[in-house]
Amino acid sequence: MSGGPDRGRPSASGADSFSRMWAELAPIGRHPGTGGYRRYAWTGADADCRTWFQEQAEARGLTYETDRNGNQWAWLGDPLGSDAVVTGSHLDSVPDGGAFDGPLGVVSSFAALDELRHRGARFTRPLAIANFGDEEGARFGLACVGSRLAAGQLTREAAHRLRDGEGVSLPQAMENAGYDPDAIGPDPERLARIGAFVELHVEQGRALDLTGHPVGLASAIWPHGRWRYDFAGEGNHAGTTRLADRRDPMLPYAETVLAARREAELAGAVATFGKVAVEPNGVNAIPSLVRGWLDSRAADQSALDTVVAAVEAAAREAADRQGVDLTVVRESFTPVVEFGHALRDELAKLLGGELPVLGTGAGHDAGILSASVPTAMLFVRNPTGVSHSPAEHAGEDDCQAGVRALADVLEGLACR
Ligand code: HGY
Ligand code: MN
Ligand code: MN
Repeated sequence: MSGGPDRGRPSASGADSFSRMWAELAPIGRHPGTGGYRRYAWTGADADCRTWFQEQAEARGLTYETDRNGNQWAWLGDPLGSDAVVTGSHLDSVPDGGAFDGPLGVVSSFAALDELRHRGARFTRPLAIANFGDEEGARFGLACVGSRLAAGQLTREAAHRLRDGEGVSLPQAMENAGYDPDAIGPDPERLARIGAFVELHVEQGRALDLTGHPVGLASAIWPHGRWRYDFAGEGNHAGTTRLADRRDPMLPYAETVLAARREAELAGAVATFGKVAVEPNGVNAIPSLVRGWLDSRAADQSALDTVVAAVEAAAREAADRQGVDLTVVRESFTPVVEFGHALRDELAKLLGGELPVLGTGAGHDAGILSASVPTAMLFVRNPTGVSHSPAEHAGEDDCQAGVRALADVLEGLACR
């Protein structure tokens, strides 16, 4: 790409455009009762977020495209050029998620580009802003579907087997949303054209708040996974079935929830049963099936393995005692990610060198892509640390500091 100034449309400063975009995006997929977001993959809210992304791209004269996996890309410069600098994140949410997890990275990316144009930056590498689809896995249970498919970490066949809680398959959902599920699959050519991927994300924890810095760098992502526990018992009448005659799956499930907490504490890890489905889910019926999902994470793989094995052993012992059958299925897993020091240190230098460097237990598309592309993450301070909740929040000043930091990084990488 020539070193000439970017002849894109004149833009407001990053600060002004951030506030405007933030206000535009805020109402999409927000539940009026809880204030949380319900932007699940291939739903109407997801489509509205995608439309918003395309509008931002086209309003800036960027080349807009969706890749074979439904990820969105907004290009400044040649989309087929090499050594591109890519930034972005995701727009989907967990059930009743917060406003910042994902969208902060996407909005900040457009705002950082506006800031660079405002500065009259001269781009010498292709630049892209990306929205990776289905990062949270809220609907189909697997995290980072869009980036995993692109990176060849999820096969088309395995993706086609994914079902949501109503039994709708991922292919059906994609087709209903106007995408071709048979086109999905690895995209090595696209990833080979990327020289660096930088994801800005709200911190999901309070480490930055404790350092007093508004922005930090990621060192690593803990190994983490999701396991589905199916406790199958015998449905029966809650009022007439003697206790001695019951095969109640709720009992081993309850013991397993407590075992998860106990084993996590022992191993210095975390373990959560945050989602449960009961059949037939009647007040006056002993369940026939209790399905619970375990999310567990630890700073190292051996601690995670210890917790996961101990929880399953406790679950099997409790299920046997109650005459209940148990099936355990690992639905999602991400090994530890150590972000490469070269790009991380380059970002630190571009940002004055004094930034905190912190690990996280939260998964990200950057973690998935780090196996294929030089990748780094910027975190923006979250004063309460709360995330995956409507209460998630980052202060306006810190968000603006994130935009400036991202603009400085993109300028250093793409405007040499
Ligand atoms: O679950 C996670 O760690 C991420 O928010 N997807
Ligand atoms: Mn999340
Ligand atoms: Mn996220």
